[in-house]
Amino acid sequence: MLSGAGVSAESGVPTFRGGGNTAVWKGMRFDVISSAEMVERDLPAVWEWFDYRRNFLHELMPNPAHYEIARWQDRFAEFTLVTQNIDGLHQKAGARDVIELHGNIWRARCIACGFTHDMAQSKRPDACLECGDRLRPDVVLFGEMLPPGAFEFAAARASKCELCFVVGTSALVYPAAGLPEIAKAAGAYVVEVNPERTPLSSLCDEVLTGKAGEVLPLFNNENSLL
Ligand code: BV8
Repeated sequence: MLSGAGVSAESGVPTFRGGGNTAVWKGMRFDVISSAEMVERDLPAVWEWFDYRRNFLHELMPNPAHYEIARWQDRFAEFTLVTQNIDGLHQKAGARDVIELHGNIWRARCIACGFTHDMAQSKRPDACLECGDRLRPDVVLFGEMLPPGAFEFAAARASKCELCFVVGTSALVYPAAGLPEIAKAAGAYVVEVNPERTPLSSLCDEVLTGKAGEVLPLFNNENSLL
């Protein structure tokens, strides 16, 4: 399964609508404020944006989509959950071994030594507690490579899965959006769950038009299709 912001929409997490080119912060486009180049140019501004989102996310809880997805890991011989979301709500709903392609908003990483600091329980340290250098959000920003091995592992699983679910993503940001294409090319049955069509819809064997929090729980009963 590949999930995107749409899975967290019913938890109150705003979606990005259209991947990168919408103004989200102080008139700045998403793929500008969330870019490697902005970390170079104005790290305090980047932290202001992520601090705002972290405080916003703090109160939010998983929704029925997250809980149903967490149940699937015990339902299939092999279940791989790959997310573009940095909100940690899949894990909060009980999902294990979540592949976070774009990192996690609850972690800060040292720009120099790479040491990561957990901010779920504590406030953001002013500097790296290991080497004293500057910290940055431990997320993948536009123009940055994904965490080493994360995409390769996800692609390997996608290339040998029998069933691929694509839930709540506009499928505009790469390389994440390439994963369902890999699954399809390898012969998987691809199902999309989204209230709207996406560039992936035509590739899918089945499109379930609706909200993830309403559609996915339909699979949670004895006589469900799965
Ligand atoms: C990289 C963390 C190598 C930060 C994020 C190939 C072609 C074109 C461009 C590129 C390409 N390869 C690389 C690029 C550049 C770029 C890219 O893809 N740009 C886009 C804008 C075209 N990619 C990168 O930069 C990636 N790195 O390629 O490195 C490299 C390095 C140097 C130079 C070249 C290559 C890194 C991308 C990761 C960026 N970080 N997030 C942060 O959060 O601030 S991306 C972020 O945006 C999310 O993680 C997610 O990936 C994306 C948002 O998309 P969605 O999650 O799908 O959300 P969206 O709002 O768009 O859509 C929501 C959907 O849900 C909608 O369809 C809606 O209908 C639906 N929905 C709504 N409600 C519900 C619902 N569905 C179900 N239920 C509901 N209730």
